[in-house]
Amino acid sequence: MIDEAGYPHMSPRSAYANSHLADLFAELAGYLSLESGAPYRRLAYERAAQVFQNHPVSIAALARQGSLRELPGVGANIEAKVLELLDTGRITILEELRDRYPAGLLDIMRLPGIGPRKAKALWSSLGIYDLAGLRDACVENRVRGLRGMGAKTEESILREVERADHADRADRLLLGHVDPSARRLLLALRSFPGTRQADVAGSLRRRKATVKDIDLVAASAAPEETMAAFAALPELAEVGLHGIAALTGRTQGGVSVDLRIATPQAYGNLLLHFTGSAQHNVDLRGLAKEQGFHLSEHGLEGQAASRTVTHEREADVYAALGLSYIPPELREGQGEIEAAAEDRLPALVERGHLRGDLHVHSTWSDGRATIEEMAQAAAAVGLEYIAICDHSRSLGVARGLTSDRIEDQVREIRKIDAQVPHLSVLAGCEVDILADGSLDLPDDILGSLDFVVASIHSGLGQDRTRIMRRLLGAMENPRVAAIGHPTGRLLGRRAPYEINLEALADAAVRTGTFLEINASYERLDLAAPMAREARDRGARFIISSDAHDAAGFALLDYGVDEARRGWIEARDVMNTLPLEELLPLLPSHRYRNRGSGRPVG
Ligand code: DGT
Ligand code: CA
Ligand code: ZN
Repeated sequence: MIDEAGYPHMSPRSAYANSHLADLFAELAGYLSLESGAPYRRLAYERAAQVFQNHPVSIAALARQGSLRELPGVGANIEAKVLELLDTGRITILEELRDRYPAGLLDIMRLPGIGPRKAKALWSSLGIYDLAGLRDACVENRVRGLRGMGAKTEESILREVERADHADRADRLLLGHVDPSARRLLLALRSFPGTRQADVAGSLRRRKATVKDIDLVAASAAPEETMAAFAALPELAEVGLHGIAALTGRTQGGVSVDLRIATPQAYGNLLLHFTGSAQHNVDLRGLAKEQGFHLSEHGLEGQAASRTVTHEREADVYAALGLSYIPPELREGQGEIEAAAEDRLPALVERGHLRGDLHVHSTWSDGRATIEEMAQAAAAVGLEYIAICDHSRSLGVARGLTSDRIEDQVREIRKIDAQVPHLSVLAGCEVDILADGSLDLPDDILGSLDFVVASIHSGLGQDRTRIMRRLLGAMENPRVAAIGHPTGRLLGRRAPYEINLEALADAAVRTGTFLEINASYERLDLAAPMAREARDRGARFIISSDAHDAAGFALLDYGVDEARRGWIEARDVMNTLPLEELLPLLPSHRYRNRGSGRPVG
């Protein structure tokens, strides 16, 4: 399997990686949404695309074996299309749809607020078939005047077109999308008989919100065998070997993989080097040089003795340079080496510190699990309290709650709170901060709740001054406990709206409002550098899952990762407090006007 000359060779395992099949079915679903009728088929194709994208072994191989229909949501129709593709290189219906519609219509359709119907109208009445054409039409004010589209719609479409251009989509992948595959590969790598140690490295180990690839390192007593065993994993769709110590490949999901192997004696050196960041490595090498060493992935070379010392453990490399161990999340060349030299690294928050989750949804708005199911799931992962914070009325797409519905929901929450052991269920709400700065629910309703998180979901295109007026206004309302996802970013899809971070942090301190670090891996908002700056100005945080189903509590890990990248400690995070210590800090301590329920702090 190893190329004798040491040249890399890529060996494609099958004609189609899962990621490619997923793309084709997503495209098929996209075109079908432009057709009238056929909603079930479209949903089935969307579902199949997702299942294919995330499946760890080759879909093409499964189809050949005749076992494709064992996958969830894959029926005879989808199986037939996969087999047609494998046999003929094409899917007839997809070819027909490609002939019928311009491809750019799919991009237009995916803009927030457009959808298939408007995309089709733009195409049939104005002949617009791609994003560039849409931009021109907006600039020339040709879109206003179309049925249901005024000057304001036109402005917001133009902004979305530009956002789509600027969004940080540049080939970077979401941590949360790559993580499951990386974990599986790591487990497999650790299971080989020759493997002594193995870890994820690179930006994935530093827990960056977006990553380029999966970096892995291993220490092996038998590197060639370890390489060969790894190269044979079914999760890899392509593999190229580079000598005996390095491999590059691509997963079934389409993600690049790099594996490096070291001797067990030099494992710490390789892990440190391959974890990076590049800037951290540069800074470390500079420090080593000052001390008369040359630092590399092979070890520490003393300039005088010209002997290379290797280290099994990463911590020993740091120690040899006079540094305390630096957690990977801090290795960004942002002052961590100085802090380690002076032994004043922060005691970073950990998942185990979190006792509660103060922003979770339920079927009362756009969640997919009932309050009771959410409560059971929270208790099962060891949380002591949760706040059910469903959307408020204006968020129609999320079936937001009116005042009446909130009152019903509070009664329901009190009932469930009394039923579920070992968990307190707080009555909360994620209230919309409307475009004019007002809150989406009246004060008496907000004042009756245990926990109110206020968020912006509309008017995202406003300038910084207006956005800040809205955020500050919400913080000044004494019933608001926290600001949700404070910059509104959606990674790879929507740029953050512009905020004045200093003003936000200072107002948070002044009003006692917490800032959320939203753990959804599409958000991770506040982002680490902003969280760090806000912390330095005295702001306090909550790390929230924003879970929409029972599995959503697992997202808390990503929020903790992002907080750690922001140098945040447990004492900065209010949902690390036991409930009885948290309650007195909340506005509801002052504003509660409900007659029954748990006694207050
Ligand atoms: P990514 O993949 O863009 O999300 O970020 P990284 O940090 O994972 O970058 P990657 O995968 O290119 O390399 C992994 C680590 O290996 C990187 O953090 C530091 C080390 N490394 C790789 N290439 C270089 C290099 O040219 N110079 C230095 N100083 N370090 C490198
Ligand atoms: Ca990487
Ligand atoms: Zn929200």
